[in-house]
Amino acid sequence: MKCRKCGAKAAINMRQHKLALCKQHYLEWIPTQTQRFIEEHHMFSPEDRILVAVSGGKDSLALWDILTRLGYQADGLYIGLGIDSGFGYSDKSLHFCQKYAEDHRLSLIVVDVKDAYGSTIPQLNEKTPRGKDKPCAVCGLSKRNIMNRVARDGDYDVLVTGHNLDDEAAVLFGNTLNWLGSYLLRQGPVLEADHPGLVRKAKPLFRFYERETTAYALLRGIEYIYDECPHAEGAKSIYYKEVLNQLERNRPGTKLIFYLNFLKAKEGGLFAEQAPETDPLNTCLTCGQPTSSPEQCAFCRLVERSTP
Ligand code: Q46
Ligand code: ZN
Ligand code: ZN
Repeated sequence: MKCRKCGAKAAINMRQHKLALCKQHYLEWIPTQTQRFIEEHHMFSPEDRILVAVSGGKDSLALWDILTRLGYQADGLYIGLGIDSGFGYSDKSLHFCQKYAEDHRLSLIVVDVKDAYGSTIPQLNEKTPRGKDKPCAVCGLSKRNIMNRVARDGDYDVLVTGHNLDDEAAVLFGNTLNWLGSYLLRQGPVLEADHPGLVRKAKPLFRFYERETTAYALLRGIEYIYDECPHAEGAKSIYYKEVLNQLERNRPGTKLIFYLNFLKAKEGGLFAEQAPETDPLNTCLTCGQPTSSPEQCAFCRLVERSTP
């Protein structure tokens, strides 16, 4: 297989795009495409201050790399979840974020959940009625609250995450199986800040397959944590990804068409009528972030419950 641009040996063949590229042209293609998606979806502009949520994994570090190469001002945010699981998952992931930041002279904000709130994510989870289950619900709730707070307090214009097409298609698949109208309405590459205290969110890698972001990180020589979070095993999202991969194997491009046609349908107003009326949001008395609860948001209640 040869590179379409220069005829050299291809480093990657993307069947869904009918495009093969050598290392050099692939490393140019990914940022150029990302810039196109940023502009097409009005994600942010060069004057904006961007906060990139980094986990130490390939996608978020690749995103930080691409944005800084494109000339954007992007700081990193790492949230220390306190997940050890016998191999120091959180410590390892922090190491890769710090190494990337140091090597590229970028600033990294670190919020350690235990230092900031007195308990790790697994400890916060133990205090919930479903404390024996995986900590993913507590983890997601905590990350959303912390990411938004740090972005708001730091006056960032936008918070970006490294979600790729496989992630987005899996979420879409789950939302569609259950016809979750309000979730479908809110899913997309950009989430507007529609309430005071909320920061705009964007996913610049949403159109790249996971194998494309992995190839970018590897070819660029980015060092990242190979291990998944130990709690990811058995998650529904992984099962949905496997199902979509099966469809993709037989018909390359299925995931992309599924997701892009969803965006088109949404623009056309397809899900608007299915979304139930939502109550106006209140402001949490503790952290000042939007919440549907009358006084304290779910995260602040969780932290309070865990404080001795
Ligand atoms: S939610 Fe669950 Fe992830 Fe948190 S506990 Fe790990 S697997 S990191 S995206
Ligand atoms: Zn080439
Ligand atoms: Zn709160």
